[in-house]
Amino acid sequence: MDPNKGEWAPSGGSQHGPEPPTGPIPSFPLSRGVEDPIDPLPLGAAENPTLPSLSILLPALNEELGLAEVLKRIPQATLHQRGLAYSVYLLDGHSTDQTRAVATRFGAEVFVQSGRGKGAAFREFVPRIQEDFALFMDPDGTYPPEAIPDLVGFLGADSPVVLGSRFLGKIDEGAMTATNYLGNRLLSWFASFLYATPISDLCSGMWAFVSERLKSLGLTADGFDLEADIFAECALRKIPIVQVPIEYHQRLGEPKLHLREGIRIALALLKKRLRAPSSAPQDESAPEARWVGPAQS
Ligand SMILES: Nc1nc2c(ncn2[C@@H]2O[C@H](COP(=O)(O)OP(=O)(O)O)[C@@H](O)[C@H]2O)c(=O)[nH]1
Ligand SMILES: [Mg+2]
Repeated sequence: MDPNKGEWAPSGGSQHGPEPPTGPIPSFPLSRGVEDPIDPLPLGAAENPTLPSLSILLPALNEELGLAEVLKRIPQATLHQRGLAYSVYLLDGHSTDQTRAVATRFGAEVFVQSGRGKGAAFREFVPRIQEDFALFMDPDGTYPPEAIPDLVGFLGADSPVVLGSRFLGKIDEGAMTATNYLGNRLLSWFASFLYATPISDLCSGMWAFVSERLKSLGLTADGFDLEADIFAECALRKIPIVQVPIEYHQRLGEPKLHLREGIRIALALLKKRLRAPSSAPQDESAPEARWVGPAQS
């Protein structure tokens, strides 16, 4: 890939190839070569098989607006400069809008989950990850694709999990309602207390992992308790989480999370904590639990 090409442009747009395909939308896996014969490696994947590789996972249910924005803003040149080969996967929750078509148009792979729920989609896809690193972010326009290289840059043997923290970063005015702000804060405090492990932003929708360590977690969440589940597994196994400040912007499209989800998340945390001794064997190879990253102001 040409690093001077700039940030990622749509592979199916007028500048880079034919108009986006119409008609029935195929499901995973898509063949890139057939999709876009002009630029068979639009996402930087496998250009150099010796480079460390990154899987960018975008769970979405009817996110045609946000997804297009996120795909446009993935910092292709920076990832290339940092020596990362990457692939982008839409984890689709049976969207009824143009979400899958948008992904295809931008050259992302489309995976359609078999069941329902964000957690279920993620858990179904995790065993299929072939890349060294994996990053997931909600593609609703709230999380910054520009932060991907920095988050992944923190990954290593001693720091296999990285969290993009909105509360250590900057939340745009109007991006989070007062209720959501309070709910997010309360859930983070509750989780920190329950698991005796500090977490500044339990429900952040942007996390990065060393893939092998992600696969070793005993995740059980089906819905919006996914992030709480990831945190609980890490805390119980004493896997350190590096928290990195990120920005949080106003959402594009309709939110799917409702207030009652907060209760569900709190209950999921409690359930996992009570079942802890048998269900979550400690990772003996893991270093002492520690909290790396910028100090909370
Ligand atoms: N694959 C999949 N993604 C989902 C599902 N439900 C929600 N999502 C996605 O999960 C992400 C978080 O949901 P969102 O409504 O933004 O929640 P909030 O931002 O926390 O209020 C978004 O990208 C949604 O499109 C689902 O059933 N399956
Ligand atoms: Mg959201």
